[in-house]
Amino acid sequence: MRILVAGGDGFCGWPTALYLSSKGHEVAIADNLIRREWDRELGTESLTEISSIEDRLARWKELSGNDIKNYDGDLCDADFVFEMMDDFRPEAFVHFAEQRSAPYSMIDRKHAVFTQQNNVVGNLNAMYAIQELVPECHLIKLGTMGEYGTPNIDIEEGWIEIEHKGRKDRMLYPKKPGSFYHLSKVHDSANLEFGCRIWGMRVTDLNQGVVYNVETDETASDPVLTNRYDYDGVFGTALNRFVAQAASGSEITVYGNGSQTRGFLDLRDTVRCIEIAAENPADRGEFRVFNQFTEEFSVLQLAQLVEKVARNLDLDPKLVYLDNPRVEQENHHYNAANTALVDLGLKPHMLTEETVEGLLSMAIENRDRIHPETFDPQVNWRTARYR
Ligand code: NAD
Ligand code: USQ
Repeated sequence: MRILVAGGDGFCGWPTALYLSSKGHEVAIADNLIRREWDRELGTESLTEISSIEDRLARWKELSGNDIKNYDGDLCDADFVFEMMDDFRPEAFVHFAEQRSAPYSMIDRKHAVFTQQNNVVGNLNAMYAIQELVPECHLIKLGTMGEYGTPNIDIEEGWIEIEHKGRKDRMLYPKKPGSFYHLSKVHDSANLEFGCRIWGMRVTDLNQGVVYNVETDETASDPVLTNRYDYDGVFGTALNRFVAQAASGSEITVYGNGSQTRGFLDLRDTVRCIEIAAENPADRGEFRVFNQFTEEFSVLQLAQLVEKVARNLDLDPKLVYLDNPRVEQENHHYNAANTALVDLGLKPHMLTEETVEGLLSMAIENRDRIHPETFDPQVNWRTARYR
């Protein structure tokens, strides 16, 4: 299958591109490398040393014999998207290429506006180009479990049957997102569902949970193929961030009482979920939603797991509870459906102490690349800054 992976230089996109290529698909990537610029803006860098995209692709060609074509450009540039889609004519378009950090979107007005423009406009450009040039193409869009927030009812996979005043309908599941980033994903989902209704698009919206781990078989096969690993206060996510904190002797920062519960998955399952979605396309006119996570954990459970494994490695981790810089619920109900991907063949990698130990060893090896000053939460949800 011809698969275009947008965001193919990123944490999820790079391993996905290699995995799909290793499975015999004809793969291309699109990326404007803006994620590397955000590192410079924030004074941080990937914990792992990552090669340039040119070196990555050249080494993959040497090792696998497979070409991955590179489209270097911005999804918000309409001409770029149109020309790329016309040139590659994908059968599946995997869309990872968005600004994905909740704290980044909450820095100030400028970052909120940028996030929503980048994400919503890029997605709309992709929708229009697909519809005009390759209407059979299956758009596989990365959404997020955070679109739902933490409602006091069970979370379904995208849709819910509602009975109101004696009448029933199947509606998009109500959304209660927790940042301007998460809101951008809600806007994308609404635009995509509309595209399915008016044009008969094929769309799978993957509401992904927080991803942990760093390498897949392919990225681990050569140092030049190494994947990125974010740990800082803006882009670092719960488990991976706690690992870097423990490895560098910094405090493991639990926000609030740590009872916030989320869905999580191993990066090795992310790449497999994309393959499953591509091999089982949505029907024409179908807006299909899968909840892409394998296990639920509270933040405190993850912090305590990292603390325990770090002690076994003779580290001396310290867990601290910080005033929560975010506005989010604690001690809430959380029970989300996630059977669709398993029904289609996903065999999840469950979180084990071995996985955490592997991450800790990697983080210890790269300890000199950690900038501990970037661990502190610098963005507060309660402050609205115009500039
Ligand atoms: P990432 O920031 O590592 O990768 C995103 C890539 O997209 C980057 O390489 C960036 O340069 C590129 N990009 C961003 N805007 C672009 C644009 N306008 N044009 C071209 N390229 C652009 O993020 P990630 O962690 O790989 O996440 C990928 C997707 O998965 C995101 O949409 C994110 O919302 C979603 N997701 C991620 C997680 C997670 O835990 N990492 C969890 C749930 C959902
Ligand atoms: N948290 C801490 N301590 C920290 C960092 C985070 O307690 O040092 C808490 C947060 O308050 C939050 C939870 O951990 O309750 C998760 O935060 P996170 O930074 O790991 O993840 P989040 O901001 O939700 O975003 C990440 C990705 C995003 C993706 C989302 C999936 O950056 O792209 O959409 O996970 S989900 O959470 O399901 O929406």
